[in-house]
Amino acid sequence: MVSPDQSGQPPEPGAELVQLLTPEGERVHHPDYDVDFTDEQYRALYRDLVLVRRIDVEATALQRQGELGIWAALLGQEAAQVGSGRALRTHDFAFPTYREHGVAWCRGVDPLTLLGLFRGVSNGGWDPQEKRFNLYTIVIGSQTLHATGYAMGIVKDGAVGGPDGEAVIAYFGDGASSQGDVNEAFVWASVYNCPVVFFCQNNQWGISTPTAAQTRIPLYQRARGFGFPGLRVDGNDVLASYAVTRKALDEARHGNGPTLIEAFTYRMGAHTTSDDPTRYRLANDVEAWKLKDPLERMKSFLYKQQLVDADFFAGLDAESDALAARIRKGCLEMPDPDPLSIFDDVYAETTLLLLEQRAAHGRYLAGFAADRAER
Ligand SMILES: Cc1ncc(C[n+]2csc(CCOP(=O)(O)OP(=O)(O)O)c2C)c(N)n1
Ligand SMILES: [Mg+2]
Repeated sequence: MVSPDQSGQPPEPGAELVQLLTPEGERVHHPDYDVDFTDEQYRALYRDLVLVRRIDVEATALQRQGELGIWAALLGQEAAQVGSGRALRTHDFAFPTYREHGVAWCRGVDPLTLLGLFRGVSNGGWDPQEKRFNLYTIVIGSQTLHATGYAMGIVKDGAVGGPDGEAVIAYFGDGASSQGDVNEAFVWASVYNCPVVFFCQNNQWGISTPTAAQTRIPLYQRARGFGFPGLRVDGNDVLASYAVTRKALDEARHGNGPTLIEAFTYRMGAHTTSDDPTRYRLANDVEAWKLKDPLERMKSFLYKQQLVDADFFAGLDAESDALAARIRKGCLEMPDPDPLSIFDDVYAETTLLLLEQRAAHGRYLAGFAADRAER
Protein backbone atom coordinates (compact mmCIF):
# COMPACT_ATOMS: atom_id res chain seq x y z
CA MET A 1 0.00 0.00 0.00
CA VAL A 2 1.42 3.41 -1.00
CA SER A 3 0.27 6.26 1.19
CA PRO A 4 2.78 9.12 1.16
CA ASP A 5 0.57 11.56 3.06
CA GLN A 6 0.17 8.90 5.78
CA SER A 7 -3.61 9.38 5.89
CA GLY A 8 -4.27 7.60 2.60
CA GLN A 9 -7.01 10.17 2.01
CA PRO A 10 -7.35 11.80 -1.38
CA PRO A 11 -6.85 15.57 -1.38
CA GLU A 12 -10.09 17.46 -0.71
CA PRO A 13 -11.64 18.96 -3.84
CA GLY A 14 -11.85 22.45 -2.28
CA ALA A 15 -13.84 25.51 -3.22
CA GLU A 16 -12.57 25.57 -6.79
CA LEU A 17 -14.72 22.60 -7.83
CA VAL A 18 -17.16 23.51 -10.61
CA GLN A 19 -20.54 22.05 -9.72
CA LEU A 20 -24.05 22.54 -11.15
CA LEU A 21 -25.78 19.72 -9.30
CA THR A 22 -25.12 18.95 -5.64
CA PRO A 23 -24.99 15.35 -4.38
CA GLU A 24 -28.53 15.96 -3.06
CA GLY A 25 -29.76 16.85 -6.53
CA GLU A 26 -30.04 20.62 -6.01
CA ARG A 27 -29.37 22.67 -9.14
CA VAL A 28 -26.77 25.35 -8.42
CA HIS A 29 -25.33 27.98 -10.73
CA HIS A 30 -21.84 29.00 -11.67
CA PRO A 31 -20.89 32.36 -13.16
CA ASP A 32 -18.54 30.92 -15.79
CA TYR A 33 -20.00 27.53 -16.53
CA ASP A 34 -23.68 27.24 -17.02
CA VAL A 35 -25.92 25.58 -19.52
CA ASP A 36 -29.57 25.70 -20.38
CA PHE A 37 -30.94 22.21 -20.78
CA THR A 38 -34.43 21.43 -21.92
CA ASP A 39 -36.46 18.96 -19.87
CA GLU A 40 -35.91 16.42 -22.63
CA GLN A 41 -32.14 16.90 -22.46
CA TYR A 42 -32.12 16.36 -18.71
CA ARG A 43 -34.02 13.11 -19.17
CA ALA A 44 -31.74 12.05 -22.01
CA LEU A 45 -28.63 12.55 -19.87
CA TYR A 46 -30.13 10.45 -17.10
CA ARG A 47 -31.02 7.75 -19.63
CA ASP A 48 -27.39 7.72 -20.82
CA LEU A 49 -26.15 7.35 -17.25
CA VAL A 50 -28.49 4.45 -16.53
CA LEU A 51 -27.76 2.55 -19.74
CA VAL A 52 -24.02 3.05 -19.47
CA ARG A 53 -24.04 1.72 -15.92
CA ARG A 54 -26.07 -1.27 -17.07
CA ILE A 55 -23.60 -2.07 -19.83
CA ASP A 56 -20.81 -1.95 -17.25
CA VAL A 57 -22.64 -4.15 -14.75
CA GLU A 58 -23.44 -6.76 -17.42
CA ALA A 59 -19.86 -6.77 -18.69
CA THR A 60 -18.51 -7.25 -15.17
CA ALA A 61 -20.91 -10.17 -14.67
CA LEU A 62 -19.95 -11.70 -18.01
CA GLN A 63 -16.29 -11.57 -17.02
CA ARG A 64 -17.12 -13.29 -13.75
CA GLN A 65 -18.90 -16.02 -15.73
CA GLY A 66 -15.76 -16.55 -17.78
CA GLU A 67 -17.10 -14.94 -20.95
CA LEU A 68 -14.65 -12.01 -21.01
CA GLY A 69 -10.92 -12.19 -20.36
CA ILE A 70 -10.99 -8.97 -18.34
CA TRP A 71 -13.13 -5.86 -17.87
CA ALA A 72 -12.20 -2.38 -16.70
CA ALA A 73 -15.31 -1.06 -14.95
CA LEU A 74 -16.36 2.59 -15.16
CA LEU A 75 -18.61 2.33 -12.10
CA GLY A 76 -18.77 5.78 -10.48
CA GLN A 77 -17.36 7.61 -13.49
CA GLU A 78 -20.54 7.65 -15.61
CA ALA A 79 -21.20 11.38 -15.21
CA ALA A 80 -17.68 12.47 -16.14
CA GLN A 81 -17.86 10.34 -19.28
CA VAL A 82 -21.43 11.02 -20.37
CA GLY A 83 -21.14 14.76 -19.60
CA SER A 84 -17.94 15.18 -21.59
CA GLY A 85 -18.98 12.71 -24.29
CA ARG A 86 -22.27 14.50 -24.96
CA ALA A 87 -20.45 17.86 -25.08
CA LEU A 88 -18.54 16.69 -28.17
CA ARG A 89 -19.81 17.83 -31.54
CA THR A 90 -20.17 15.18 -34.26
CA HIS A 91 -16.94 16.12 -36.05
CA ASP A 92 -14.82 16.38 -32.87
CA PHE A 93 -12.42 13.51 -32.23
CA ALA A 94 -11.90 11.61 -28.96
CA PHE A 95 -8.89 9.59 -27.83
CA PRO A 96 -9.87 7.20 -25.00
CA THR A 97 -8.07 4.95 -22.53
CA TYR A 98 -9.45 1.46 -21.85
CA ARG A 99 -12.19 2.63 -19.43
CA GLU A 100 -14.13 5.07 -21.60
CA HIS A 101 -17.22 2.91 -22.19
CA GLY A 102 -19.47 5.90 -21.45
CA VAL A 103 -17.75 8.03 -24.06
CA ALA A 104 -17.91 5.11 -26.51
CA TRP A 105 -21.66 5.02 -25.91
CA CYS A 106 -21.95 8.73 -26.70
CA ARG A 107 -19.94 8.21 -29.90
CA GLY A 108 -22.34 5.51 -31.05
CA VAL A 109 -20.00 2.54 -30.58
CA ASP A 110 -22.12 -0.57 -29.98
CA PRO A 111 -21.32 -1.92 -26.48
CA LEU A 112 -21.07 -5.39 -27.99
CA THR A 113 -18.10 -4.19 -30.02
CA LEU A 114 -16.37 -3.22 -26.78
CA LEU A 115 -17.12 -6.64 -25.34
CA GLY A 116 -15.53 -8.28 -28.36
CA LEU A 117 -12.27 -6.56 -27.50
CA PHE A 118 -12.37 -7.72 -23.86
CA ARG A 119 -13.41 -11.21 -24.97
CA GLY A 120 -10.31 -11.33 -27.11
CA VAL A 121 -12.11 -11.94 -30.41
CA SER A 122 -11.18 -8.61 -32.01
CA ASN A 123 -8.42 -6.02 -31.88
CA GLY A 124 -10.84 -3.11 -31.81
CA GLY A 125 -13.87 -3.50 -33.94
CA TRP A 126 -14.98 0.02 -34.79
CA ASP A 127 -13.83 2.47 -37.42
CA PRO A 128 -12.16 5.35 -35.52
CA GLN A 129 -12.70 7.78 -38.38
CA GLU A 130 -16.39 6.98 -38.72
CA LYS A 131 -17.07 7.17 -34.97
CA ARG A 132 -14.60 10.00 -34.40
CA PHE A 133 -13.42 7.82 -31.50
CA ASN A 134 -9.96 6.28 -31.55
CA LEU A 135 -9.28 2.68 -30.51
CA TYR A 136 -8.83 1.96 -26.81
CA THR A 137 -5.27 2.58 -25.63
CA ILE A 138 -3.73 0.47 -22.89
CA VAL A 139 -0.28 2.09 -22.88
CA ILE A 140 -0.85 4.63 -20.12
CA GLY A 141 -0.89 8.21 -21.36
CA SER A 142 0.28 7.60 -24.91
CA GLN A 143 -3.07 8.64 -26.38
CA THR A 144 -2.47 12.22 -25.15
CA LEU A 145 0.39 12.44 -27.66
CA HIS A 146 -1.74 10.89 -30.39
CA ALA A 147 -4.46 13.43 -29.64
CA THR A 148 -2.01 16.32 -29.68
CA GLY A 149 -0.51 15.17 -32.97
CA TYR A 150 -4.00 14.81 -34.43
CA ALA A 151 -4.88 18.29 -33.16
CA MET A 152 -1.74 19.70 -34.82
CA GLY A 153 -2.89 18.02 -38.02
CA ILE A 154 -6.30 19.63 -38.04
CA VAL A 155 -4.68 23.03 -37.53
CA LYS A 156 -2.56 22.37 -40.62
CA ASP A 157 -5.73 21.34 -42.47
CA GLY A 158 -7.19 24.75 -41.62
CA ALA A 159 -10.08 23.09 -39.78
CA VAL A 160 -9.74 25.26 -36.65
CA GLY A 161 -10.49 28.90 -35.95
CA GLY A 162 -14.22 29.46 -35.93
CA PRO A 163 -17.53 28.19 -34.58
CA ASP A 164 -17.44 25.21 -36.94
CA GLY A 165 -13.83 24.35 -36.12
CA GLU A 166 -12.85 20.86 -35.04
CA ALA A 167 -11.66 20.01 -31.55
CA VAL A 168 -9.99 16.99 -29.97
CA ILE A 169 -10.35 15.50 -26.52
CA ALA A 170 -7.83 13.22 -24.83
CA TYR A 171 -8.94 11.09 -21.88
CA PHE A 172 -6.46 9.92 -19.26
CA GLY A 173 -6.25 9.16 -15.57
CA ASP A 174 -4.63 10.57 -12.45
CA GLY A 175 -1.97 7.87 -12.65
CA ALA A 176 -1.25 8.78 -16.27
CA SER A 177 -0.62 12.38 -15.25
CA SER A 178 2.85 11.29 -14.07
CA GLN A 179 3.78 9.80 -17.43
CA GLY A 180 6.38 11.47 -19.62
CA ASP A 181 4.05 11.15 -22.61
CA VAL A 182 1.36 13.24 -20.92
CA ASN A 183 3.80 15.96 -19.91
CA GLU A 184 5.28 16.03 -23.44
CA ALA A 185 1.78 16.29 -24.87
CA PHE A 186 1.13 19.29 -22.59
CA VAL A 187 4.28 21.03 -23.88
CA TRP A 188 3.47 20.42 -27.54
CA ALA A 189 -0.16 21.36 -27.16
CA SER A 190 0.77 24.56 -25.36
CA VAL A 191 3.49 25.88 -27.65
CA TYR A 192 1.61 24.93 -30.83
CA ASN A 193 -1.70 26.17 -29.43
CA CYS A 194 -3.35 22.85 -30.30
CA PRO A 195 -7.14 22.48 -30.27
CA VAL A 196 -7.10 19.73 -27.66
CA VAL A 197 -8.89 19.29 -24.34
CA PHE A 198 -7.04 17.14 -21.83
CA PHE A 199 -9.73 15.40 -19.80
CA CYS A 200 -8.21 13.81 -16.70
CA GLN A 201 -10.56 11.59 -14.73
CA ASN A 202 -9.05 11.76 -11.29
CA ASN A 203 -10.71 8.64 -9.88
CA GLN A 204 -8.26 8.79 -6.94
CA TRP A 205 -6.44 5.59 -7.89
CA GLY A 206 -3.92 4.31 -10.43
CA ILE A 207 -4.54 0.64 -9.71
CA SER A 208 -3.42 0.61 -6.01
CA THR A 209 -1.52 3.92 -6.10
CA PRO A 210 -3.42 6.87 -4.57
CA THR A 211 -3.41 10.33 -6.15
CA ALA A 212 -1.31 11.54 -3.23
CA ALA A 213 1.55 9.53 -4.73
CA GLN A 214 1.19 11.32 -8.09
CA THR A 215 1.03 14.97 -7.06
CA ARG A 216 1.47 17.49 -4.26
CA ILE A 217 -0.87 20.01 -5.87
CA PRO A 218 -4.35 19.57 -7.36
CA LEU A 219 -3.80 18.07 -10.79
CA TYR A 220 -5.61 20.82 -12.68
CA GLN A 221 -3.05 23.34 -11.40
CA ARG A 222 -0.36 21.57 -13.42
CA ALA A 223 -1.73 23.24 -16.57
CA ARG A 224 -0.55 26.66 -15.41
CA GLY A 225 3.08 25.58 -15.50
CA PHE A 226 2.64 24.52 -19.11
CA GLY A 227 0.94 27.77 -20.06
CA PHE A 228 -2.71 26.92 -20.52
CA PRO A 229 -5.80 27.00 -18.32
CA GLY A 230 -6.82 24.19 -16.01
CA LEU A 231 -9.91 23.66 -13.90
CA ARG A 232 -11.46 21.10 -11.64
CA VAL A 233 -15.00 19.90 -12.10
CA ASP A 234 -17.19 17.66 -9.99
CA GLY A 235 -16.85 14.54 -12.09
CA ASN A 236 -19.93 12.99 -10.49
CA ASP A 237 -22.03 15.87 -11.81
CA VAL A 238 -23.09 15.21 -15.39
CA LEU A 239 -24.29 18.78 -15.94
CA ALA A 240 -21.05 20.39 -14.79
CA SER A 241 -18.96 17.85 -16.72
CA TYR A 242 -20.93 18.75 -19.83
CA ALA A 243 -20.67 22.51 -19.24
CA VAL A 244 -16.92 22.70 -18.67
CA THR A 245 -16.13 20.34 -21.54
CA ARG A 246 -18.34 22.20 -23.99
CA LYS A 247 -16.67 25.47 -23.11
CA ALA A 248 -13.15 24.04 -23.33
CA LEU A 249 -13.95 22.40 -26.69
CA ASP A 250 -15.34 25.70 -27.97
CA GLU A 251 -12.15 27.50 -26.94
CA ALA A 252 -10.17 24.85 -28.79
CA ARG A 253 -12.27 24.95 -31.98
CA HIS A 254 -12.02 28.76 -32.08
CA GLY A 255 -8.23 28.50 -32.03
CA ASN A 256 -7.71 29.49 -28.40
CA GLY A 257 -5.63 26.45 -27.50
CA PRO A 258 -5.74 23.63 -24.95
CA THR A 259 -7.43 23.27 -21.56
CA LEU A 260 -6.86 20.74 -18.82
CA ILE A 261 -10.03 19.52 -17.11
CA GLU A 262 -9.62 17.51 -13.95
CA ALA A 263 -12.85 15.60 -13.35
CA PHE A 264 -12.82 14.84 -9.63
CA THR A 265 -14.49 11.47 -9.24
CA TYR A 266 -14.02 8.03 -7.74
CA ARG A 267 -13.44 4.55 -9.11
CA MET A 268 -16.17 2.71 -7.21
CA GLY A 269 -15.15 -0.71 -8.44
CA ALA A 270 -11.89 -2.57 -8.83
CA HIS A 271 -9.21 -1.32 -11.24
CA THR A 272 -10.12 -4.25 -13.45
CA THR A 273 -11.72 -7.61 -12.78
CA SER A 274 -8.16 -8.87 -12.05
CA ASP A 275 -7.83 -6.52 -9.08
CA ASP A 276 -9.00 -6.72 -5.45
CA PRO A 277 -9.26 -3.17 -4.02
CA THR A 278 -10.01 -4.42 -0.48
CA ARG A 279 -6.25 -5.08 -0.29
CA TYR A 280 -5.34 -1.39 -0.44
CA ARG A 281 -8.28 0.89 0.35
CA LEU A 282 -10.77 1.41 3.13
CA ALA A 283 -14.42 0.50 2.80
CA ASN A 284 -15.15 3.83 4.56
CA ASP A 285 -13.91 5.80 1.57
CA VAL A 286 -16.06 3.83 -0.83
CA GLU A 287 -19.10 4.33 1.41
CA ALA A 288 -18.48 8.10 1.54
CA TRP A 289 -18.34 8.29 -2.26
CA LYS A 290 -21.56 6.28 -2.60
CA LEU A 291 -23.34 9.35 -1.22
CA LYS A 292 -22.06 11.29 -4.24
CA ASP A 293 -23.34 8.77 -6.75
CA PRO A 294 -23.75 10.40 -10.19
CA LEU A 295 -27.01 8.59 -11.02
CA GLU A 296 -28.72 9.19 -7.69
CA ARG A 297 -28.18 12.95 -7.76
CA MET A 298 -29.60 13.22 -11.26
CA LYS A 299 -32.55 11.06 -10.26
CA SER A 300 -33.26 13.30 -7.22
CA PHE A 301 -33.03 16.36 -9.43
CA LEU A 302 -35.50 14.93 -11.98
CA TYR A 303 -37.93 14.03 -9.18
CA LYS A 304 -37.64 17.38 -7.44
CA GLN A 305 -38.19 19.27 -10.68
CA GLN A 306 -41.09 16.94 -11.54
CA LEU A 307 -39.56 16.16 -14.90
CA VAL A 308 -40.31 12.45 -14.66
CA ASP A 309 -43.06 10.09 -13.64
CA ALA A 310 -43.39 6.38 -12.93
CA ASP A 311 -43.86 5.64 -16.65
CA PHE A 312 -40.51 7.21 -17.45
CA PHE A 313 -38.69 4.95 -15.00
CA ALA A 314 -40.65 1.87 -16.07
CA GLY A 315 -39.77 2.59 -19.71
CA LEU A 316 -36.11 3.09 -18.89
CA ASP A 317 -36.01 -0.12 -16.82
CA ALA A 318 -37.45 -2.04 -19.75
CA GLU A 319 -34.97 -0.47 -22.18
CA SER A 320 -32.10 -1.24 -19.82
CA ASP A 321 -33.21 -4.88 -19.44
CA ALA A 322 -33.52 -5.29 -23.20
CA LEU A 323 -30.04 -3.84 -23.72
CA ALA A 324 -28.60 -6.18 -21.09
CA ALA A 325 -30.27 -9.19 -22.72
CA ARG A 326 -28.92 -8.20 -26.14
CA ILE A 327 -25.42 -7.80 -24.70
CA ARG A 328 -25.47 -11.20 -22.97
CA LYS A 329 -26.84 -13.03 -25.98
CA GLY A 330 -24.55 -11.23 -28.43
CA CYS A 331 -21.49 -11.90 -26.29
CA LEU A 332 -22.14 -15.64 -26.06
CA GLU A 333 -22.77 -15.84 -29.80
CA MET A 334 -19.52 -14.16 -30.86
CA PRO A 335 -17.58 -16.57 -33.03
CA ASP A 336 -14.03 -17.42 -32.05
CA PRO A 337 -11.57 -15.91 -34.51
CA ASP A 338 -9.23 -18.03 -36.63
CA PRO A 339 -6.06 -18.24 -34.45
CA LEU A 340 -3.95 -17.33 -37.48
CA SER A 341 -5.82 -14.03 -37.93
CA ILE A 342 -3.64 -12.64 -35.11
CA PHE A 343 -0.99 -12.10 -37.81
CA ASP A 344 -3.29 -10.20 -40.17
CA ASP A 345 -3.31 -6.65 -38.83
CA VAL A 346 0.20 -6.25 -37.43
CA TYR A 347 1.30 -4.03 -40.34
CA ALA A 348 -0.60 -2.48 -43.24
CA GLU A 349 1.64 -4.63 -45.47
CA THR A 350 2.82 -7.88 -43.96
CA THR A 351 6.51 -8.84 -43.80
CA LEU A 352 8.34 -11.99 -44.83
CA LEU A 353 9.22 -12.73 -41.20
CA LEU A 354 5.61 -12.48 -40.16
CA LEU A 355 4.56 -14.81 -42.98
CA GLU A 356 7.12 -17.36 -41.77
CA GLN A 357 5.84 -17.05 -38.21
CA ARG A 358 2.29 -17.46 -39.44
CA ALA A 359 3.21 -20.62 -41.34
CA ALA A 360 5.13 -22.03 -38.35
CA HIS A 361 2.18 -21.35 -36.03
CA GLY A 362 -0.13 -23.01 -38.57
CA ARG A 363 2.05 -26.15 -38.51
CA TYR A 364 2.08 -26.06 -34.70
CA LEU A 365 -1.73 -25.90 -34.54
CA ALA A 366 -2.06 -28.64 -37.14
CA GLY A 367 0.11 -30.81 -34.89
CA PHE A 368 -2.69 -30.96 -32.32
CA ALA A 369 -5.13 -32.22 -34.94
CA ALA A 370 -2.60 -34.93 -35.96
CA ASP A 371 -2.18 -35.93 -32.28
CA ARG A 372 -5.91 -36.25 -31.86
CA ALA A 373 -6.20 -38.36 -35.02
CA GLU A 374 -3.55 -40.82 -33.70
CA ARG A 375 -5.32 -41.28 -30.36
C1 LIG B 1 3.09 2.65 -19.93
C2 LIG B 1 2.32 1.79 -19.00
N1 LIG B 1 2.79 1.59 -17.75
C3 LIG B 1 2.09 0.81 -16.88
C4 LIG B 1 0.94 0.20 -17.27
C5 LIG B 1 0.14 -0.67 -16.28
N2 LIG B 1 -1.05 0.05 -15.87
C6 LIG B 1 -2.26 -0.26 -16.40
S1 LIG B 1 -3.48 0.70 -15.76
C7 LIG B 1 -2.41 1.52 -14.77
C8 LIG B 1 -2.91 2.62 -13.84
C9 LIG B 1 -3.49 3.79 -14.55
O1 LIG B 1 -4.08 4.66 -13.63
P1 LIG B 1 -4.87 5.93 -14.10
O2 LIG B 1 -4.08 6.66 -15.13
O3 LIG B 1 -5.24 6.68 -12.89
O4 LIG B 1 -6.16 5.36 -14.85
P2 LIG B 1 -7.37 4.50 -14.22
O5 LIG B 1 -7.02 3.05 -14.43
O6 LIG B 1 -7.53 4.86 -12.81
O7 LIG B 1 -8.57 4.84 -15.06
C10 LIG B 1 -1.11 1.04 -14.92
C11 LIG B 1 0.05 1.54 -14.17
C12 LIG B 1 0.50 0.40 -18.59
N3 LIG B 1 -0.63 -0.14 -19.07
N4 LIG B 1 1.20 1.22 -19.44
MG1 LIG C 1 -6.99 6.66 -11.84
